[in-house]
Formats: sequence, structure tokens, C-alpha cells
Amino acid sequence: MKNLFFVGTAGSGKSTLVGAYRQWLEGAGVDAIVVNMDPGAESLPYDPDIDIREWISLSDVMGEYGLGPNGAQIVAADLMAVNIEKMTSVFSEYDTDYVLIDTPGQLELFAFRESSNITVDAFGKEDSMLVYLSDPSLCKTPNGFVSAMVLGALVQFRLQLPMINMLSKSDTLSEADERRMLDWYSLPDVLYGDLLDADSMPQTVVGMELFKAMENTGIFGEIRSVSSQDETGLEDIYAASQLIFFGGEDTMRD
Ligand SMILES: Nc1nc2c(ncn2[C@@H]2O[C@H](COP(=O)(O)OP(=O)(O)O)[C@@H](O)[C@H]2O)c(=O)[nH]1
Ligand SMILES: [Mg+2]
Repeated sequence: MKNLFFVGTAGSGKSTLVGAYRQWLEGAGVDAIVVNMDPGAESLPYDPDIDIREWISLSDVMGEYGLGPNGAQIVAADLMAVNIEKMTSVFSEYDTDYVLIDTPGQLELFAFRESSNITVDAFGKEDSMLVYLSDPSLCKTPNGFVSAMVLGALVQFRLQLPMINMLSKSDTLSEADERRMLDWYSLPDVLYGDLLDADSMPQTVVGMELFKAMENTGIFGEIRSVSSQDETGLEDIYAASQLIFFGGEDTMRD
């Protein structure tokens, strides 16, 4: 079993993509199950096979610890690690190719709490990768784009897993905007030029420094766009995951 953790800022489209990608995999004849790891999810755009809410309820945590919703989210994220054994014992009953894991709405609850490392280990670190979603509304400007990419790099640094970068909700972008963002990622010179053209000086200086750090760590590469609504780019997730796990050989499709 190979695990795909879908991560990204709140509202970047994780849950929707998990649902759309599962459907796409089904259509391609690849077995997958879906795990909801967001105890705060009120409604989900898919039917989870395994659901953290079975073990952790946000309203119970609020009552038990006397917390508001934000504090309860943090405690719930930490409780994830405490309950992970129960969850993985259910999980081991499945025989499937891919496990699609929908992570908590707020990125930091997954990426920046120790419990996420315990969770990844429980799922099997060797067989795991990240699908990092960038919300196009956050990365339309060069500055926003650099911020989103740096955040992605931090997530990868925290979790130490292979990662693919996806620009989500591409149906909301004009063709020109989409092209520009894809270019920023694959052609550092273009991003460099656009950062220099940006009018706010202090921001530009920080942007340039972050840009250089990105260049030095070699995180520039390929970013792919995906739209759950138009069902485009889903095949790219599959191809990229096959490449990461199996070196490109398609071992699963019927
Ligand atoms: N237009 C468009 N909207 C999307 C797409 N994916 C998600 N959304 C919308 O973006 C919002 C947040 O999506 P959700 O999957 O809940 O984000 P999450 O917080 O990362 O799980 C919802 O209103 C979705 O309907 C997409 O591909 N295209
Ligand atoms: Mg969600």
C-alpha cells in the first residue's frame, strides 16, 4: 500500500481533490481507500473508508478540556498520535493499492506538530509521499508565489517525504495566469524578473533572499496544475506517484 498525504493551507482544495482523485483512480482500475484525518471536518465531499472522527470528536475535546474551537483543534491534532494505533489496526484489514489521506484543514496542525511524524510513521514512512496544494488565490503575485513555495518547502523539510507540487483549482485561473505561475516554478529567471518588477521594495528584498534560498536548495522544478472541478491534472498525480514509488513503471492499472 502506498500512502498519499494531501496537504495545503485551509481551503486549498485538499478534501475535494481526495474525492476527485479517488474517483479518477477507480475509473483507471486502481484500488484506493480514503482516510479522513481532519477531526474538525463538518462535511466531506467523499465517503471516507476510515474516519478519525470515529475516535476523536472536536465537540468532545472542547467540552472535556474546556477549550474553544481553535484550542480544541490543536489538542485534537495531538490526540491523533494517541489514537493512531487504533486507526492503523483498522487500516491493516484493507488490501488496496493506494491510501489517500485527507489532512486537517489548517496546514500547521499537520505539518508543524510532532504528532504528524508519529502518524506518518504509523502509516509507513517508506511508502508515503506528500501532495502539496497551492491555492491560486494565494500565489497570483510573485511575492505570494514565493511564500507558497517556501511554505511547501518547510512542510517537506518537517515531514521528510517525497513531495509533488500542485497548483489547485486551475479552472479558476485564466490561461495566461496559469501559464505565468507554471513558468515561475520551472523558469527561475522569469520569477526573478517579476520579483524585481514588483513595486514594494522591502518585500522585494525578502523575496529575492527567499528566492535565492529556493534556488540553492534545488526546489525549483515542476509544478503541475490540477482542477477537481474539471477533473484535469489527476493523471499527473498518478504519473508522479508512480515515478516516486516505482520509478515510473505502471504496476497497478488493469
Ligand atoms: N473552482 C474550484 N473550486 C474548488 C476546487 N477544489 C475545491 N474547490 C472549492 O474550494 C473550497 C475549499 O475546498 P476544500 O476541498 O474543502 O479545501 P480543504 O480545506 O483544503 O480541504 C470549497 O468551496 C470547494 O468547493 C476546484 O478544483 N475548482
Ligand atoms: Mg478539508
